[in-house]
Amino acid sequence: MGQWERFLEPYKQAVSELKIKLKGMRTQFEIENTNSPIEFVTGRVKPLASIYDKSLGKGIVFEPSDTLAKEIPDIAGLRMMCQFVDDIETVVEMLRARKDIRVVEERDYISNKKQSGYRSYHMIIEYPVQTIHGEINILAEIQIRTLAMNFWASIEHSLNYKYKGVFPEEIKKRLQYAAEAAFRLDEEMSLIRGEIQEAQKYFSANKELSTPR
Ligand code: 0O2
Repeated sequence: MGQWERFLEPYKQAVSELKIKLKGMRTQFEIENTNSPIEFVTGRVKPLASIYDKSLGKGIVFEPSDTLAKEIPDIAGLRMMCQFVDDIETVVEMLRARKDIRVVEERDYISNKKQSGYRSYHMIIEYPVQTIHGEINILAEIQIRTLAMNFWASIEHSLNYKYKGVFPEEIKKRLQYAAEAAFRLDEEMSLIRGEIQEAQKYFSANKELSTPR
């Protein structure tokens, strides 16, 4: 088995386990018939090509090592999408209270958006993975953001890939306008949050009634 395969295996395990656990939080809200602050959850192990790029950027040797694991804390990455900005704080507090993870760092790119226009809340956590040789703690990153923040970030990420980080001035400007528009969309949705959630509760109750058993 390759060195990288062996190194990445616990990260794969962590992403699978955490995906189940975080999706479980949403299911519990559904069962209790309460509006869920979590809309959906995704997870991935960072592709080797991205680990390579990142190690190059940070000046770390590209080999499986503790240094690399520490310097690139998002090898295991989870994303939790919320409908409303206020839901993010709710999710963050629920994560801080969990007994199966330890929060080691938090980065608030919502109060302090990045120059690019990027907004999201990041938590670096330590998570214990059980292996045949015992328990090991690995780092993972959980990004918590609204649907609008996620839409913007995924579009910008694809463009970033296309332009290799060097955007033409016009595109850069457009992306900043788009980030502004996403911010305003979040604000507008927050203002009618009560209306939306009432409608969603009504909709899911009716769906349940019409679902054949
Ligand atoms: P990928 O492909 O998503 O894995 P540092 O400069 O070291 O302090 P670092 O390590 O980049 O910062 O960490 P940071 O800033 O917390 O960002 C980590 C991840 O956040 C990125 O991972 C992206 O997923 C996301 N992110 C941060 N800034 C931006 C941005 O301007 N646009 C978009 N679309 N996403 C961003 P990767 O490894 O860069 O990418």
